[in-house]
Amino acid sequence: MARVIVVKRKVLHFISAAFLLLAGTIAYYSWTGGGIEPVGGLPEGDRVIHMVTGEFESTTADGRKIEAYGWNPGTVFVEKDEKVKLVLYGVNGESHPFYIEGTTIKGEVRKGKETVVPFQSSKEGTYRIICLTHMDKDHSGPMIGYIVVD
Ligand SMILES: [Cu+2]
Repeated sequence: MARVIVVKRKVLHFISAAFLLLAGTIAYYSWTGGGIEPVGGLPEGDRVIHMVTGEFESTTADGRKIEAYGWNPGTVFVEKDEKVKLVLYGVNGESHPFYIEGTTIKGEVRKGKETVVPFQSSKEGTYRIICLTHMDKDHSGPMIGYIVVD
């Protein structure tokens, strides 16, 4: 009889522990929303890479205003043969006509607008996205971004 009580108590402890483990797991997943998906959820279709047009401004010691436009982020990474969509959003600067070196891709990013560029390359390397208005420091540049394919 005493042995049956001990066994029943062990079973009860096991059931309690299993219940607590299950409750803890459910609580964890409801607090974290699952906790295992990357931020933004799993991608559907081509991966989207966002870049914006930005601007740096400063004044030199002799009172001269200087500025430079740039892509932000300035460098993005793409796998070889991966299809991506570059979504280029114009924030600073009215217009940025651009081309991507080594490709036939060209376009323009305008303030307040998104320009979507499909990009895919079977050749590894660094592809520069170059703004034609802001080519060098004398034209508020160089506004050059880097697409690294590897
Ligand atoms: Cu530009």
